[in-house]
Amino acid sequence: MNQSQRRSKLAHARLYGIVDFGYVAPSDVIQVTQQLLTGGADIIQLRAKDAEMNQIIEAAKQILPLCKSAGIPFILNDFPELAVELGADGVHIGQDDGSIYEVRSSIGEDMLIGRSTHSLEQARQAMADGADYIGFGPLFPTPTKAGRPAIGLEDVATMETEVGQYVPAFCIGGIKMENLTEVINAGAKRCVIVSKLLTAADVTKATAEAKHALS
Ligand code: TZP
Ligand code: MG
Repeated sequence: MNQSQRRSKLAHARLYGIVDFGYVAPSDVIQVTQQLLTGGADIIQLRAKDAEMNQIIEAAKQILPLCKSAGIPFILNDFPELAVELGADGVHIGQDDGSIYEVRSSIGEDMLIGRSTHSLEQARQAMADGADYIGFGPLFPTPTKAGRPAIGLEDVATMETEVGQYVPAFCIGGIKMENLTEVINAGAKRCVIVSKLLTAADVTKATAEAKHALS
């Protein structure tokens, strides 16, 4: 996928799925990725906090060809240099992972950079710094990022107006089918859902339902 294909996929993306090692065993990576893709996830990220580097590389090498044949961008959480080496479509970085400028300098113009933001101010800043997309949250408390305070729904509409209409913004954190309508009514256009897709009895079906609600 070249730069303009990546940007165009991102511009149309509604549902962002994450293969998170907190929920997915290394032996299930291929199956779960395929289920997320079949269900209609528009972007796939590998998030492997505290995993060994060789496990991260192995999982990324399993996910990449699946994303390639589905025409879906593959984003690696952290490790910009590794993302380049592997041929990922982009890298996702948190507030404490250095400046977007530094990451851009090291990975070049072609790859996507996503930035986690936890407030309206951080969302504005990420846009000013040249992020290709942002995550915005956690909206609700979540076991996936325990200890990170929820920011609620009150800034979602302003964030969409000021940032999201220029830089794709994915609301994240504690989102599930039961609150997705509330999140959309608050102004969200795009979402990341992690645990509620990965722990669903039928991952493909849960993904398809969330995608339908966001479409
Ligand atoms: N960043 C903010 S909240 C979050 C991340 C990675 C976790 C989202 O996971 P879940 O399980 O959908 O709440
Ligand atoms: Mg990080």
